[in-house]
Amino acid sequence: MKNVLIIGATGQIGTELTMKLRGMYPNGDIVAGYIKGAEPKGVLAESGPSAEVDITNPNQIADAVEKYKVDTIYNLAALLSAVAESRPQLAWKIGVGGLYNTLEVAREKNCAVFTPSSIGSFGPETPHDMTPQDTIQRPQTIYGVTKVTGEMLSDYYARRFGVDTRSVRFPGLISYVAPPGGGTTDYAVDIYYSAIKGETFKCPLHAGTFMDMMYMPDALRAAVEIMEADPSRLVHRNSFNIASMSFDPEIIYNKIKEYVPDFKMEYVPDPLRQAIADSWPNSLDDTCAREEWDWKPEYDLDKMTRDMLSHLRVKLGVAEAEMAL
Ligand code: AKB
Repeated sequence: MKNVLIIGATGQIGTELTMKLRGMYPNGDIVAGYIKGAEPKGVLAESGPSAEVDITNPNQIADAVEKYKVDTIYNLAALLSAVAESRPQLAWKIGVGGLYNTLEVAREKNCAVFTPSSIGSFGPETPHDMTPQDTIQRPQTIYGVTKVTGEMLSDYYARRFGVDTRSVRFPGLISYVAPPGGGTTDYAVDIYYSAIKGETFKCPLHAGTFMDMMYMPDALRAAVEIMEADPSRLVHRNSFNIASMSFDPEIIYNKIKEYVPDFKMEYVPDPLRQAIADSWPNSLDDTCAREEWDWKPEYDLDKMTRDMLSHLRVKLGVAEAEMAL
């Protein structure tokens, strides 16, 4: 990787991935691709090039690839699971139409492509505990349908045209930098904000709803390491199960309470998010990622919680004495 285009660079993952890649490849062009209305700001705008790249517009992708001699594309454009249910046609247009546009440019201009899949690519018939790498994928959400289609289309472009496509199935991602938006796992980010602000957290999912989650530094490392992996070791491509922790609302709440003893939570279920979460796995088996490219997470729930709380305290300007970290 030297010259990289990040499509969706101002989103939850893109904001941090762009900065990480700029730090790792100071001699390359790491291009922040954005859509109108979501232009890069601050350090993201100042630390490197950016280009308007709407994934539904193949010419904009091709122009940025040409201008910056891009060799690798990170395709991070998507509507997350809950919001996608209210706009399924747009979710397909971005998730599948946008991926097709990206793969076609990659085929013509010889780029590698990373497109994240998700725990949302699984469905109710999938084994829920320690979900295997290769298993039944019959998701019931449009988000999941676009993710399974994306996995298959990416594998097709690798097999048929030799495009170097690679991917991981992200769990819910937790970060203090850019907020997620419209996902089923967003509660696991929101709960930290409530704890720091001294608010009672209204949890949209029932106790006992387990899902895989991951701290953003591990997710970013996975996105880089899979693209740098030795291709001769890869049996799989699109897409690898990766995992670091699985918890339900009670477990994360009690963990935060260890550091914010007065923190309160109440359950205010959201039927849509609950139905989606119930159809997803409780935990993934990431043996293949560990064996094929040495994947290993660094953060567990306790380490992530301490880091999240101390960064959010600074971000939200809450005095240190008010918290027992
Ligand atoms: C969502 O909740 O939609 C995403 C995901 C697990 O892919 N965070």
